[in-house]
Amino acid sequence: MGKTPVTTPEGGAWLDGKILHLPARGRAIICTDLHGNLPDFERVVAAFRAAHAESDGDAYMLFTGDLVHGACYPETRWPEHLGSWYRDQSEELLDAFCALREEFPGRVFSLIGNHEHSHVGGPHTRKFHKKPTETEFLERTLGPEKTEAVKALFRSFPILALIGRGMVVTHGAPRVLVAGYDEIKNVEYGGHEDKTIREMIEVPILGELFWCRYAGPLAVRRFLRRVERDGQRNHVVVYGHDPVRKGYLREGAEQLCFSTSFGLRNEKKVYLDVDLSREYRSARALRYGVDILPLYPELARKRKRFQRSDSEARRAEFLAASELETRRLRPPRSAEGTARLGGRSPRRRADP
Ligand SMILES: [Mn+2]
Repeated sequence: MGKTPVTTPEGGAWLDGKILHLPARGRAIICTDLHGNLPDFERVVAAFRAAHAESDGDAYMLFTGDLVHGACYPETRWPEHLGSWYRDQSEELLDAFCALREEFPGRVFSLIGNHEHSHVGGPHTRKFHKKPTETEFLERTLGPEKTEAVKALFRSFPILALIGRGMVVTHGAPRVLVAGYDEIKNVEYGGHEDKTIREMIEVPILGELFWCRYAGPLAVRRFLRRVERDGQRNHVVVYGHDPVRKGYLREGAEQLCFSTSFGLRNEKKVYLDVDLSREYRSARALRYGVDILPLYPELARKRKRFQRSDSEARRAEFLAASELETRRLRPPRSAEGTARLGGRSPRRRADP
């Protein structure tokens, strides 16, 4: 493909090769790994519609990838570590995603996740289906014609988003050791079908952006600097891929990993509602109850104090209480860099 021309779709967002840019105005609703969960998709889309209405049409919907491939267990045999039961509706979810994009041109985007990549050049995923793989299973469900359309859709997905004032969005933990902006914008997705997952993780950019579950603060700080553009300092990167049991987890000052759907109980699921005009200078600046919102507020704890229509004072009260609790429960932070590489951190649950 080589150099991809800059395109400017409606709505102020633009693609520079494989890098999506959202302007420093309006709001962005950000959703991580759905894995075929259509009810959760509809919840987050309702949040986007509300944001769109409240901001006079200046809102964006951004999925971080892994829209597809769900578990195939019936409710009675659903493993506890997969969170609340749901039925895999990957095909319906893709249809709904495409319909939403048509309804809101230039406003709805998805990054590519490792599960989308398995259809367009990555190794097949075998998380729930060993034989056939999830990749084969979905393609059989779709049939040949729709499969080609879905592959074209996945190939069009960017791999990285630079949004607002210094926020970066990726699918997984961005353990990008060398690549900078130009290498990432020109990355090719094809040609890795025969690799094992272990080999795939070693692939620069692709493995580094959508297979990693952990990245050390130093590597992340350097990566954020290398993808800076137009003098805007990058402060924070947000991503999913690895289910966080409590809904979200900050890693140092730069990283926020959060879980909107897959692997969580409904009451713990969260999405982001980001003010794109605001410069979030640290992951701490993203607050539960303000920027990090429960997908099922009626099930979230202290729900009586949490209503979108509540006054700011009540929100602040809710926030203070939940932050205190989060702090108390948070495991001690590991030492900089290598301490947890290769080890399992406390947030690990279901495999991404
Ligand atoms: Mn993933």
